[in-house]
Amino acid sequence: MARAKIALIGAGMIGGTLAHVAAREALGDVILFDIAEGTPQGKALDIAEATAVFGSDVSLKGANDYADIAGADVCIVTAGVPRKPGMSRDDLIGINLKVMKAVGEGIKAHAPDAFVICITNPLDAMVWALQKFSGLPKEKVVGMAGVLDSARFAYFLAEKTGVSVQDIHAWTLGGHGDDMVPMVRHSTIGGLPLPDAVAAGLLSQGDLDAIVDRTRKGGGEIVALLKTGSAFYAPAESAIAMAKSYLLDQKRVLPCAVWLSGEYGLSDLYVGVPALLGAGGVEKVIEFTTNDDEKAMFKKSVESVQGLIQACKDIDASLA
Ligand code: A3D
Repeated sequence: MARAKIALIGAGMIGGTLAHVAAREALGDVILFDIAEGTPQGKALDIAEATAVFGSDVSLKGANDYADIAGADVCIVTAGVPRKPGMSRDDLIGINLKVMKAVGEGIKAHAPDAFVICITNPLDAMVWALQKFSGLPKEKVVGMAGVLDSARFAYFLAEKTGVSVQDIHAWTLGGHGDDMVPMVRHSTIGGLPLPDAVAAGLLSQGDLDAIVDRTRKGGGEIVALLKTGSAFYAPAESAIAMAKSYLLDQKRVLPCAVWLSGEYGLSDLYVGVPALLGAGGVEKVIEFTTNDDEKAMFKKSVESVQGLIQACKDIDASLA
C-alpha cells in the first residue's frame, strides 16, 4: 500500500517540528510548503538526512508551489505569523486571514480530499475561515487547540501531584483564548474527577485554581519566555495525534475545534469540543453534561469566538 502523503503548509517553527515528528514516526511522505524560498527545502533536506540515522523510509520534500501538495491525505496548516510578547492571538487576525485565503484556495485546487488540521491563530476564527475559503467538507476541516490546552492542564496537574501524566485525563473546551474552559469536573487523576482528587488530598483547592489559571494563560507563558515566537513542540505533537487518529482510523476522542450544527446548542461556528476522529474525519461530537457555571464560562468563550468571526467578516466581505 502506498504511504500516506502529509502536506505541511508553513515551514516555520511548528511546521519544521511537525515534519520531524511525522518522519520519525514514519507516518507518511512529507511535503513541507512555505512561501519563503529555501526554508522548506532546507528543513526537508536536513530531516531527510536524519532518516538515515533513525531509520525511516519516508521521503521529505520542500516546496514553494501548491502543485507539490497534490493528492495529500492530510494537510496541517501553520502558515501565518505567531505572537510576540505583548500581543494577543486576536492581534494576528488581519495578516493571518489573508494567509488563510491563499492556503484555502491552494488546498481546494490541489488536495480537496485531504483531512485539514488548522493551527494558525486566532485558531477558532482561522479554521472557520479556512473551511470557507477551501470549501472542503466541514467534517474534514478541524482546528488544533484543545489537545494542546488539555496537555498543558494535564502536565501541570502531574507536576503538582506527582502522578504520571499517563494517568491524568484533562479536558479544556471552548475557544483557544484566555477564556477557554478547563473542565474541572470532567478531568481525572487516576480516575478521580478533580473535585474528588482535592477531597482525597492529592492537591489543594488553591493549587487547582492556580493550575486552571495557568492553563488558560499557558500560551502567553511560553511567548513571554521565548520572546521571539510562540510554543512549537507541544503544538506539533498535538496536531500529530489528531493526524494519526484520522490516518490510522483510531477513533480517538480528542478536544478539537470542530464545526457545530446544533451540538452544545450552537450552530455555524467552530469551537473546541470533544470529537471522535477517524477515517471519516470528525465522525462524532461528544456532548459533555455542563452545570450552570460551566455553561456560563462556555458561553463567554463562545462569545469571544463569535466576535472574532465577525471581525473576519468585516475584513473580508466574501465571508459575510
Ligand atoms: P512561524 O515560525 O513564524 O512559521 C510560520 C510560517 O508561515 C513561516 O515560515 C512563514 O514564512 C509561513 N507563511 C507566511 N505566510 C504564508 C503563506 N501565505 N503561505 C505559506 N506559508 C506562509 O510560526 P509558528 O510555526 O511558530 O506558528 C504558526 C502559527 O501557529 C501562528 O499563527 C501561531 O500563532 C499558531 N500557533 C497556534 C497554536 C494553537 O494551539 C492553536 C499554538 C502555537 C502557535
